[in-house]
Amino acid sequence: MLYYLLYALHGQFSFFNVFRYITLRTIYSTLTALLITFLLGPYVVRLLTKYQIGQYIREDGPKSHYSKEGTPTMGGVLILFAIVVSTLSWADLANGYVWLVLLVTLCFGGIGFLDDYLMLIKKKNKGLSARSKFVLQIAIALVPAVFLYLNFRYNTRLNIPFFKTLTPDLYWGYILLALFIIVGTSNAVNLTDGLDGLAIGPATIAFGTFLLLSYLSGHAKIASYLQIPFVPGTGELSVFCGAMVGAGMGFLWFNSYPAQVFMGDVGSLSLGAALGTVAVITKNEILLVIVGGIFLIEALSVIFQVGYFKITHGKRIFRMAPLHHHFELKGWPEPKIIVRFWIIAVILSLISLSTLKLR
Ligand code: 57M
Repeated sequence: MLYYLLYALHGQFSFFNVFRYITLRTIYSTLTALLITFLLGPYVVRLLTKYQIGQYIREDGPKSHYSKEGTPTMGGVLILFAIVVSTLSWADLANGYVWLVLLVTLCFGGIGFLDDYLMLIKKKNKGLSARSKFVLQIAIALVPAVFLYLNFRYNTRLNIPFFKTLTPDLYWGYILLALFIIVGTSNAVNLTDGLDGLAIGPATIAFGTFLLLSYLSGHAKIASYLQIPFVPGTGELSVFCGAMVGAGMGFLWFNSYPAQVFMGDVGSLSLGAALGTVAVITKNEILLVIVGGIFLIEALSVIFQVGYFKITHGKRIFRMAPLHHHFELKGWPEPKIIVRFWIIAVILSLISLSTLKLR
């Protein structure tokens, strides 16, 4: 909305022309979300503490987590508020992709909210059943998947990094792929969210990477130069990704070790779904494997651990899954695990950006 108000003034003052540019609006969107989380953070933490919206800790987990009992949770509400206000302020609201991503983010946030709320009223670390959570996730993810498939401007070809000329057309199979990516990423981020700042750090880095990728794929000349798919309109998603980066950094201020607040499922499920949806819309379905590599590794550690546990009737690959628990039980201090995961996330982001020039 601010975009419309400020740009409307360009007739009288040519200076206001600058608000036409996505780059400038992305910067302001990042700063707006950062400011909102900074300013409201202390108030939200106080409010969550006052109403005793605190975390219940599993008894079967690493003992170091017992002291975290009662840490305020559902801080994801603050992230969602910041990104919605910031995106609505700075993005071009005539752009359908912006609304699509906001819709998916808020609906997945709704599932997470329900899950967190049920945990609170049941007073244990168990909210919605895995089955109902999954059904709701699929139902919501169907909206962007079908919308994109039916959108005549959108192509259903798969873009494979390093092989720019190999672009198999998936036809209706693209709907299944989009569902898999959106729901899978949402759950992978949720699994990662088990140490202070462990999910929000790599998520912020991933959104920073997609900020750039969205801009590039929405720019006809650059896309053609880099030989990446040109998807008209995706440039505006940079404004959304900027809001995510700002809100992520602002939230990390409070979630960094030792955390004053956890994001809860309302944060982790929505952030993951948003990441998956941006990857699908910008046609970086496969590149997401690298950009969101931390989330993939965490999810795979669970899949392998559970599979091996079943096949061998009780043997384990890791001391505990997801992977961060393995390192905790090996005796690594929590901040060391977190910062090392962030470093890996930066490396993965750089590798993913390097694919733009490699074929
Ligand atoms: C939820 N939630 C955190 C917080 C956060 C299939 C199975 C592997 C599923 C997995 C699971 O349920 N994962 C998803 C993870 C929880 O955090 C809350 O949940 C929100 C995110 N959804 O925002 O509200 C705890 O994580 C810690 N935390 C922090 N700092 C943060 O900033 O310290 C979170 C955020 C918090 C807090 O302690 O309470 C969680 O871990 O519960 N299940 C597991 O991860 C379980 N693993 C397991 O059973 N592994 C088995 C196998 C065979 C799969 C094995 O390896 O033997 C365990 N989780 C825990 N303890 N905590 C096991 C033991």
